[in-house]
Amino acid sequence: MKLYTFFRSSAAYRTRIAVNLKGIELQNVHVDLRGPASEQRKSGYLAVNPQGLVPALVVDGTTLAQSLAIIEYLDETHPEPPLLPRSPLDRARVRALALAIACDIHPLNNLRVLNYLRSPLGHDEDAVNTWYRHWIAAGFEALEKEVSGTTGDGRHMFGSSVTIADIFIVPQMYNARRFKCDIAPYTTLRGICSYLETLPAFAKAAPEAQPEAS
Ligand SMILES: N[C@@H](CCC(=O)N[C@@H](CS)C(=O)NCC(=O)O)C(=O)O
Repeated sequence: MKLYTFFRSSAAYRTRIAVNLKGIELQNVHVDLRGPASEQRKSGYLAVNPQGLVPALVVDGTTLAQSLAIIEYLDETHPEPPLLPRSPLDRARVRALALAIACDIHPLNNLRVLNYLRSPLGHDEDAVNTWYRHWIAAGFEALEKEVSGTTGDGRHMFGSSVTIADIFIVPQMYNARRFKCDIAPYTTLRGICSYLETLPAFAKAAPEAQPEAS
């Protein structure tokens, strides 16, 4: 399998965590999202993933896009350790936590959205950062409330073992810190991330741990 990844991409970071948790060996292919390279928009990468986003996982010549689909595929093909609880109700609750990040926070703050605010819309860096921080605050405020009722031990988003929800919160918290968002109010989320970041599968997936980070 080949994983198309970029060290700073939080969606790729999610996928790297899942790959590490499962102990899967694969080939990483670096896609440089930074301008002027913007390799995600070039024909070579668009031939792999027409969505022009990372990550993409190529399995026997078939491309899987979308980190949640990739992670669920890996979970189904490598069942240990399971990344979703057993009961349908709990599985839906964990997916809802992950999707609150994947659908309601991350897309608003993605690179192409921030770039569009800059040009052609003409917003300066202060306005772009205000936008970014607003959507983090809106999303984290809701998650903080929700997770205080779903965490089992203050170390996991749901229950007391690693699930997909944990895989999604850590990269989003990383980005919140990177964009200097005020994360002080989210004590439960911060406690969960501080613990998870110490786990080898999470630490090895961190942006600064990637060989191309420099
Ligand atoms: N919903 C997608 C999001 C993928 C995504 O937006 N990836 C970002 C990096 S985190 C990207 O490739 N951005 C390139 C761009 O905005 O041009 C997923 O979960 O895989």
